Amino acid sequence: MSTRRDLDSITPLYSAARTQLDSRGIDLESVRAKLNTQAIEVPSWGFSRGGTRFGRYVDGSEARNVREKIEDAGLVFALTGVTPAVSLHFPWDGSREDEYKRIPGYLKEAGIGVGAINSNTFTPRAEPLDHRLRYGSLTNPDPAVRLASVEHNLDCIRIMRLVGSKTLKVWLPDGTNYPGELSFCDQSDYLEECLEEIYSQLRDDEVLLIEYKLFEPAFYSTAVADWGRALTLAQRLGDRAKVLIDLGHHAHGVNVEQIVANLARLGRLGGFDFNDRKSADDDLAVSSIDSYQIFLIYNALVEGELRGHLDLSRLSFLIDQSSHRKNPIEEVIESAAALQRAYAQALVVDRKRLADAQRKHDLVAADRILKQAFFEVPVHAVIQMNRHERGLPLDPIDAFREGGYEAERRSRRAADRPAVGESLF
Ligand code: AFD
Ligand code: MN
Repeated sequence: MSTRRDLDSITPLYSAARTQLDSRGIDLESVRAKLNTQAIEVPSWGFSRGGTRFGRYVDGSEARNVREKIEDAGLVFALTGVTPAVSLHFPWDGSREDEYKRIPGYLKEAGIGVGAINSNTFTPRAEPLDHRLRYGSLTNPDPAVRLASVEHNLDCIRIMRLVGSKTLKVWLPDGTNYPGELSFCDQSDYLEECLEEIYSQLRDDEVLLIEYKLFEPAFYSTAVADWGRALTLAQRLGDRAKVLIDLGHHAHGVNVEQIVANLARLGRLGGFDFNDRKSADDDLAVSSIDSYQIFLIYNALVEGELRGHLDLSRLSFLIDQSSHRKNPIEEVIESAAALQRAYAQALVVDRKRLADAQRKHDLVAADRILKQAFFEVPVHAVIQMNRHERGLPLDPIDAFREGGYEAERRSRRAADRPAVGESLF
């Protein structure tokens, strides 16, 4: 896949990386081996066109149904080698038994596996999950809505087993818009009772990821608003209930890497929904706004693994983004590549010198050590050498563009609109 010219451009940078790492006693081969184990889940919903309440601008190249989303996810894996699974979302990716049953075939066709299954109690559907969802799902004062919302999650557990997933991911839109709308005591009683029922149906090799979010769609209170509430729920439910951290779900200024370290120490870190944001929960491409935070998160993960607090291979690393303006496939590739870079940067931190600087209160030395890993080691050459040796394109975006994949999809998908099973999102 790579040409002699490409390799000639990498080799000097790769040698410079080796020289720097040798001088710090960091083994380049083990860094490369770890990078080759990195596995990220891409979001099925990231391949259709995202939108806001102001509009959604479809141009005909996007995936329109679960088969096309999985096809696109398969292309990202073929081009990057780091995204072997797709996370699915119901009912966006299907709402009938016959649709669920076709998914294993689509996954096989695409050469990828399945990651977490996302339940969705925010999209209105048949009663009682119709307009009544306005007042919540698992925390709705109407027991019929709570029961149906639990049932939906139990359906997602059935889908997990049908498609080969071991992970149920629950993000709740539940909350209130006004003081007095719902007692916070009732909100928590309902929530805990419903989650206990859902958790009780999971098998010993299945996990529940509880995702928190500060606000939206509710504006006055959110049932699972922060890591503390998600943690207390997980601790109440059992060992296979963990917390999922979505980067866009915090107030500005919150130290996410500290949350990562603390949840890992407690054995309750389940994984991530990676994205980036400037304002709120913007679901922008990873590292498009703040690259340093992603590095510091991976720095906390690498330290957590070295201290025995976590096993990276057992966490769920999802991308959770929504493509409003870019080509969705390109935007997912950008995010996958950004997560590779962040992990590589965290792996080349000189931890011996960092620990020494910390013991001596040498804050400048500690900062320089992190910045050397972030700015100075040419980790992209290390990543590209791995890609070369695995027969992958050195630059997956270039490969996507040179492969004509977008034009091919646009002509094929625009031609037969409306698609069967047009996705809601
Ligand atoms: C929305 C929510 C949350 C969830 C995602 C998939 O804010 O991030 O993980 O949808 O359901 O972005
Ligand atoms: Mn999320």
